[in-house]
Amino acid sequence: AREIRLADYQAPDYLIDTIDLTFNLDPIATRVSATMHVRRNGSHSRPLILNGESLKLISIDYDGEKLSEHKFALTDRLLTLPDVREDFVLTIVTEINPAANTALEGLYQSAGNFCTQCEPEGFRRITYFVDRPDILARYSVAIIADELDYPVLLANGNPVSLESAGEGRQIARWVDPHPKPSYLFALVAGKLTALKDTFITQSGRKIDLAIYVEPHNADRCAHAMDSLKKSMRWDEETYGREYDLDVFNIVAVDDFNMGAMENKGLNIFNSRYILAKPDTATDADYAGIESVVAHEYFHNWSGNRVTCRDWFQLSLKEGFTVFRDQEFSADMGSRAVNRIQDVNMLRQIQFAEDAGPQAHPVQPKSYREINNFYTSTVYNKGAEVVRMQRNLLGWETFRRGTDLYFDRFDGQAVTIEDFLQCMSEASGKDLSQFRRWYDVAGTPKLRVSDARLPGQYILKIQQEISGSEPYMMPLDVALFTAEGDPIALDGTGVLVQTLTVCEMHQSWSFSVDVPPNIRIIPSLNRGFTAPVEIHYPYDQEALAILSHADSDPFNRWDAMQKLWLLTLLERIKSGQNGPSESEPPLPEGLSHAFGQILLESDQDPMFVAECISLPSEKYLADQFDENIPFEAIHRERNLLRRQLAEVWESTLLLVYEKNQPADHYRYEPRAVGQRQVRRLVLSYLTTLDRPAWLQLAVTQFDRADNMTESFNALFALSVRPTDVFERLMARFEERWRHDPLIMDKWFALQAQRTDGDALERVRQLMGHPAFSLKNPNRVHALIGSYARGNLMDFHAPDGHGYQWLADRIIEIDGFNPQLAARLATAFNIWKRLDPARAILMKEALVRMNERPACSPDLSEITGKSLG
Ligand code: HT7
Ligand code: ZN
Repeated sequence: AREIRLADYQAPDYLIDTIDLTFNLDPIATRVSATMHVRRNGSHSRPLILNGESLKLISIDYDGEKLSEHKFALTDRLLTLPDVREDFVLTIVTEINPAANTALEGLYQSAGNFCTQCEPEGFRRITYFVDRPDILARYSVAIIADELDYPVLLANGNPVSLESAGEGRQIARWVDPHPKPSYLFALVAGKLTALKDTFITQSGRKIDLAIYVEPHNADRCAHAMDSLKKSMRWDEETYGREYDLDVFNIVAVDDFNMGAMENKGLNIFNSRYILAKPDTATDADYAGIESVVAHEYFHNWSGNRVTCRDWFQLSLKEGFTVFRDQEFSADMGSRAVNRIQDVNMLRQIQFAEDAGPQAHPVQPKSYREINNFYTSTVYNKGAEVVRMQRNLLGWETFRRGTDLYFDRFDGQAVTIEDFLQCMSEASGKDLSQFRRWYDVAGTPKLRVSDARLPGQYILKIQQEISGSEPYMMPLDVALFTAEGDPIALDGTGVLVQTLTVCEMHQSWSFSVDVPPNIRIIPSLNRGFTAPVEIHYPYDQEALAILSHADSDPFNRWDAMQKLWLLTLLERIKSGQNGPSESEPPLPEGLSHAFGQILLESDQDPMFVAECISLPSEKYLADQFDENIPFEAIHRERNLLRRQLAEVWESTLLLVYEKNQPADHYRYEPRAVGQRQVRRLVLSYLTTLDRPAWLQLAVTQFDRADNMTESFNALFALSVRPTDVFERLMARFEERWRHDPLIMDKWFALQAQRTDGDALERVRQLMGHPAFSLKNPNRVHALIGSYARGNLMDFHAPDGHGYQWLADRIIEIDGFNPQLAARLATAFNIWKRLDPARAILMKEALVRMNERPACSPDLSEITGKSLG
């Protein structure tokens, strides 16, 4: 595929003001008639070029007359009308085959129902159109379908009518008054039931809300509905944004490439982000639903009312909306724990992406396949970049900036530059240096050192970045004594300062009233105000103090993480060539910090759970630029866990017992924290060779009335191969085998087990009745969990994991290129492997890349990976 470049952006040659669509639905031959008012944009004589893919053209009418074949040119991707008037009406009839649409873009079928996915370029698989986000049109839609098979007919906007169309068919009409880009178009038709509710907006309008699901899932929508109403209220209270249609509909479908889609007034969701009740969904599922429902709802303003000029502006809507949904979740639960989880994710996924072959700026400068740019960089780093603006400006000024942005650009397709301009106007600040965050790939590093002078503490910061232009960022800092007391800065009562870091080398001097013999420990980048790596020579003692005494919970957690890393990396490095003869002693500082934190489980169990979570194997692997020692990472991580469990066994048991949640399941922060700390504690205890702790897990499984507690028991037992684990897995399967969404948890656990048989098991499970290669959730659960969550087996020295994954990706690429491309990012790591593994992984990459039939999606990923 040709490279598309931001620098080549040109305003559209033609604008489309209205489009009336009529769908005559049929699984294999759906007729789509599209009538558009087209108008030339500016003065030129260029042709009208419409996008279209996998369409059968039936007819074209031009101002009411059939257009003869010599008046247009048709290729497999474009329809060109060389000679058109200043403005005119075009009616195009196409035929499409939704049942054959396995790529899940455009109009397709899921569980026999019809649904659409148009972002980013799916609308061109429905009809010929100028399929780019800066074409904003008013849509009206008529859907004609068999009334028994498809009783529910939905589209964007407000409903107008539902009538009989004769011969057992019905016709539904919908009108969306808000001009929108084609990527926000949506249609759903099927046998669905709805959970209905209402919402009264701040100005007193009544909105009808509905969540449509397959009838057997009717009792699993309450949490999503609750999340929707909370989101609607939050956006009014926090950003002053009110909903703008009479109805808001959500539909859950099983076959979906991503999490969900913010189509105007008709959000379509992957069912995993809607369906939940206590016995089928875990706390993590509940949290995911709350945040994705909010995310899609918030797009109604950040994305829909104000949209993107082109796909290079993707982070304008995604980064901003992730920031909004993260702040919403923080307000609904524990702000500190949410921040810890968001940063943990950013470090594990986005930092790795930014350091690998797919690295790109938050605003990419070119792409071949835009689907490959729905990345953690665009979403999560993009959110951090918006958060930094909030931190630099302060909330009130930032809010004035967002008001200006929404007011000024309502109904328009705009750029990241426009957003920054609003922030700049609202604050009077020059943000031109800040723009670098959008333009340059890679995680900046700050090298921090300090010095003491009488009554002074000096902090020096050096930006270690590629290129010579420094970044601008807010950096919150505080100082603590070795006793853990906060130090007042500059003779005031102020304990925390936000530094604006904006030069390559910068230093700050604080006057402090601390005797020279008392050590000062800096707490840097508190709350992770800047998405950077900080290099400061912390030792065990300093980290142990911060992990206990820092007043910023994020930095307490971070100090714990750094403590784990210090010990683990040292052990991994010295154990790279095999385990040492005798076990290394458990470092006193680490053990003490662990024990101290355990004692806090009464106050904030969720925070304790985060603090006692070891860094993942993946994160440990990311610390190595070459020759990643997978075996040593796995072994040393498990050993440290067992050593801690041995020392703190009785305290762990106490924490487990004290955090028994109330008798019935409720999704509320304290109970979630209690279940989470029990999960962690149980997985420490089960590393010990004691039947009593295995029994503890079995009892938890047996007594649980909710999925969180029963699955956590399974998870804890999965650490070691035992008969009892096998028995419980069999019981779980027996109970849930008819519910694929729940079986995903079981598939993932099966794929992640490190008993030496993982690949063989995964191979066999592909034949399980609940598995389907066509369903992205199943593929991520089984194949994705194997490739990303079982580093030991996937990276087996004989390369069996690489060969097998490449074969599956090739197979999947034949029917769902987006899915294949996502899976292929598991190969990004190859240059950091030891030479023997690197050769094997490279061979697998070359094999995928060199197939003539390789999709543009996949070949962009494999091509960049091979570099
Ligand atoms: N804006 C939505 C993106 C999306 C998507 C992109 C590519 C292929 C399929 C997709 N489904 C949804 C999701 C969001 O960020 O809200
Ligand atoms: Zn989004």
